[in-house]
Amino acid sequence: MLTRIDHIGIACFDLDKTVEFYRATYGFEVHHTEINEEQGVREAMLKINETSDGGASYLQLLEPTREDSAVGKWLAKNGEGVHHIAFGTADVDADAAGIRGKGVRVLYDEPRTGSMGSRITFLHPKDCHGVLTELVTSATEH
Ligand code: MC0
Repeated sequence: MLTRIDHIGIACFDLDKTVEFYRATYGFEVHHTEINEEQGVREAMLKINETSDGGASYLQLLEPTREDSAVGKWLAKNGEGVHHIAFGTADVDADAAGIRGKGVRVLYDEPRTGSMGSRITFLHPKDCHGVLTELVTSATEH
């Protein structure tokens, strides 16, 4: 069951400048940073609030580490902006299977490693009314 907005992924050209914008404008501080080589991103997670399922909601700022990554290609075509939304679940495997059964393309056969040790998969944007959609089970949930 999807129980929270886990994060909104925002593609940017310069992570440090974008982090500074969110700090100076809204007062949001960096909760976590990492490089995910498999996904080709350097990212900063800004925690916005805790959620009633024991998780949290974040803004995820994403800078590509290579031009041929998903975020690199998207930035070249669209410029900066909202890249994806992510729903949190205690069981990404079960939710991905259920959604696949409804005819939506799930991009990975098995969930991969996401931010902060989470397990993630993606739904094809063309099957989700133009929205690249991620499913996340956080490390504390698995
Ligand atoms: C591409 N499209 C999008 C989109 N990316 N539509 C909405 N939102 C996006 N973010 C559209 C394109 O405009 C195009 O439509 C069509 O999908 C095919 O795109 P493409 O440019 O030809 O690129 P593909 O097909 O090679 O790849 C698209 C696909 C890919 C969604 C399959 O980006 C992917 O595998 N994404 C999942 C992984 C990912 O995004 N990783 C980065 C975040 P038209 O109409 O022009 O044909 S990593 C992350 O977030 C992790 C670290 C975490 O949360 O923990």
